[in-house]
Amino acid sequence: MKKVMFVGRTYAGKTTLCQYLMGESIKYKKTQAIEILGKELIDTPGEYLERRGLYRALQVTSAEADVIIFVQDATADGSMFAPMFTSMFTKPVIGIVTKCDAASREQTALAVKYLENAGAKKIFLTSAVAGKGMEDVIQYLEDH
Ligand SMILES: Nc1nc2c(ncn2[C@@H]2O[C@H](COP(=O)(O)OP(=O)(O)O)[C@@H](O)[C@H]2O)c(=O)[nH]1
Ligand SMILES: [Mg+2]
Repeated sequence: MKKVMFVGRTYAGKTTLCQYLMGESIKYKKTQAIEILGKELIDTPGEYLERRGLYRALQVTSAEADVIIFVQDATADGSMFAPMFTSMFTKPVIGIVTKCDAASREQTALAVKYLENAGAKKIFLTSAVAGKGMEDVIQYLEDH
């Protein structure tokens, strides 16, 4: 599996995604996957995205990653991702919409729009709580 870095505002669901991916991979890959996967997931603090002065920290950290994941909470008002925020990075960026279980169809569509505007080339709709959409994410990370 690729080494991934999660970027998103505080409360977006980044840590929950990490926990879910680690749990899933125990099921998918068995034993040793925990340790390996534990080293493959880079969870970043929301402040890195919320404060412009910390963008540089995200860029530096992204050197460690193969894929960057922009995380957008479907239930959140607005987005912290500037248009074409992906251009800050030299790695492929995909988007994950979280909390689809708790969002309306309109909210989810808006979250997709935010991620598209940010420049994410592939977007996954998920709910870690309902366990939805995560297989596709795992598949993508294994294939790319
Ligand atoms: N309803 C719902 N809540 C979620 C989901 N994912 C995360 N949460 C909740 O959102 C809150 C913030 O999640 P967390 O992973 O800590 O966000 P982080 O700050 O981005 O790391 C927690 O209370 C989670 O339980 C989801 O798919 N659905
Ligand atoms: Mg967190």
